[in-house]
Amino acid sequence: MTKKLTHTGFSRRALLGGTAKAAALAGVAGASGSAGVAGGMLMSPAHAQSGNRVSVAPGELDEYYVFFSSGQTGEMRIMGLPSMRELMRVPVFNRCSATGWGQTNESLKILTENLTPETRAFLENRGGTYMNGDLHHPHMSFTDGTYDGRFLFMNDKANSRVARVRCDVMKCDKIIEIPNQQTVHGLRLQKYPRTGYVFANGEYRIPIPNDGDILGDHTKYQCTFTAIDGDTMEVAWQVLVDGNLDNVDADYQGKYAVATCYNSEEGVTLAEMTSAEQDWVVVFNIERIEQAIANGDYTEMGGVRVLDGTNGSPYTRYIPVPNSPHGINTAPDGIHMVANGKLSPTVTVFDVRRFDDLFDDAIEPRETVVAEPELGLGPLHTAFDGRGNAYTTLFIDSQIAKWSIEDAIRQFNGEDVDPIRQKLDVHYQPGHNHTSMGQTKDADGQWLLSLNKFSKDRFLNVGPLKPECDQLIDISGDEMVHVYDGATFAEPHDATIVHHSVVDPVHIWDRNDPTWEDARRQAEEDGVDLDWGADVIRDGNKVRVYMHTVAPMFSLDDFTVQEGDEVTIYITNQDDVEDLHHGFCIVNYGISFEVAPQATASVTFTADRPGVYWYFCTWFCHALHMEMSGRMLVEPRAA
Ligand code: K7E
Ligand code: CUA
Repeated sequence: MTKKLTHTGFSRRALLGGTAKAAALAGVAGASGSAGVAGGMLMSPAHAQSGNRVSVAPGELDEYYVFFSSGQTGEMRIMGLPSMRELMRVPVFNRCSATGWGQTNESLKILTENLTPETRAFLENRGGTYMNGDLHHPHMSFTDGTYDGRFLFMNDKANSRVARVRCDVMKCDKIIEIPNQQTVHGLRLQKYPRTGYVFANGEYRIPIPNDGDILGDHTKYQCTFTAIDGDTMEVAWQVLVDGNLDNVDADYQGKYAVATCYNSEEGVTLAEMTSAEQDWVVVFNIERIEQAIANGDYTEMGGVRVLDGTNGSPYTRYIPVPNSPHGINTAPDGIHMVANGKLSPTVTVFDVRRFDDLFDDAIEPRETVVAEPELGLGPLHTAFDGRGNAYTTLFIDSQIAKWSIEDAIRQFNGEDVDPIRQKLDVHYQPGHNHTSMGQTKDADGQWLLSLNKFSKDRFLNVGPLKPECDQLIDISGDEMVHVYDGATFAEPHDATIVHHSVVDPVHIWDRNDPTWEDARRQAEEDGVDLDWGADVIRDGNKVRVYMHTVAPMFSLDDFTVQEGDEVTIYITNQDDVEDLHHGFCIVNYGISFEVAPQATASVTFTADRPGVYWYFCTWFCHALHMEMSGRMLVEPRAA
């Protein structure tokens, strides 16, 4: 009934050889086997040249990774650019049926270990973790102003969390809840000298602490700006601000972070929030904040060191801009930052070099503004090509405006020049847009992605709920040329386009990976071999089942537990062949998860249904994949 697979009549090598042959027969041999031509490519003569740039032939690889948010779906997605093929989904704030994210012990640890005590208590009888999330802003870690391929960081607007994804395995390894704020909306990273800080905006004003003492009296609400240490994933400090915080970006000098505020009115209704003619951006002085923290000039709130950065404090400066700005984007020239007007048809351009004088009170806040071109209706976000041009999404006009930063400055200084180079229709209502490597000093001016909120007539009708429409635009020439429409499910707000040379994930897990360190410790305590387990350990009413897999077999054909036992099953995938995943599903027990090559994954549940329950492998791994199964026998409790 139990067997150590290498010690049976099968040799491991023979099994793997069989696997390769069977896989080839079944047509599942290589990762590239399913590569297809890019659909939706435009082939009109005017676009032919750009259109050809989108074509990635079968078996060929894309030049860029795109790390995509998925909004209220809660996961991160990886796309290839220019083909726009979806390559992978990485579960983060969501519950994933395929991978078992939100069910395996390894994922539950990440999802629950850094919740606030209040949230932990709240979730105790709700499965211990949130089942939803709203992932807006995925950004790659920086070293010296450009991507370094270590981590991706992202926010959860729905449940006020920040997550980190390891780029070596493309799995989430840390999630923290941010105390003293409701939502994390804007999230950007320190670009220099490295990440460093992850800046995370609280969008809504709330009472702190939010324990019911203050309710309706919104004059007592507060708003916080958070810096997280990207290495330890702990909150480094928070700063209280006036108004609220929408989006944020950092400079290329490591001195300032700048956030937009659309609710300087501190209102709680739409009418109140939009009543003033002006709102502001708030500039945070990193060095002064660090100094104050080091000097102990902080208040401790919810276990976090908090500074008062309201107007007049040494840590912040408030620069008025037209009503309700949204995105804030630093240009790759390292000098300019652009706040996008949203309710104003303008964008406001700051010269970051003037922030030094601003903090020395040598100039007035508005003297940091060097341009304020009028671009069209509903400017939300701006991207850059590294050649001095900026590309701003116009939500209401459904257009991208391409404009010259230099000409906008000349116009602001009274010269009669039009900074606008071109306007391109997009379909429809764009939010974020992105250029290849455009959020780094290495912006390469090849591609622009417009993430459009409405798709209406662009695709075959799929019912009342429509996909979003993400459009690819070739910006390598003088004119923007629209080359591709891609439908995506709810709701990619944001994306980060990274040249493939920066990212180098592994093909199989390292057996020493810390992800399953708890399993390793438990196996040691139980005196079993986690790598080659075929053991059932009883410990009171707790049962621990250790299995390994070598295609197409589990090391246990069956195991027996008693009704009411708390069962933990550890599965180690001993195949060390690229792309040879297994999965483990127990029928009618609601259990299912993936086990990639050389990984261990585990699940804990109560065996509260007596009877025979088959378990099977969920990932097509071998010609005998269907036979890769076994039985859990649950003995009824003695009456
Ligand atoms: Cu503009 Cu949440 Cu980045 Cu959406 S935010 S668009
Ligand atoms: Cu193992 Cu399918």
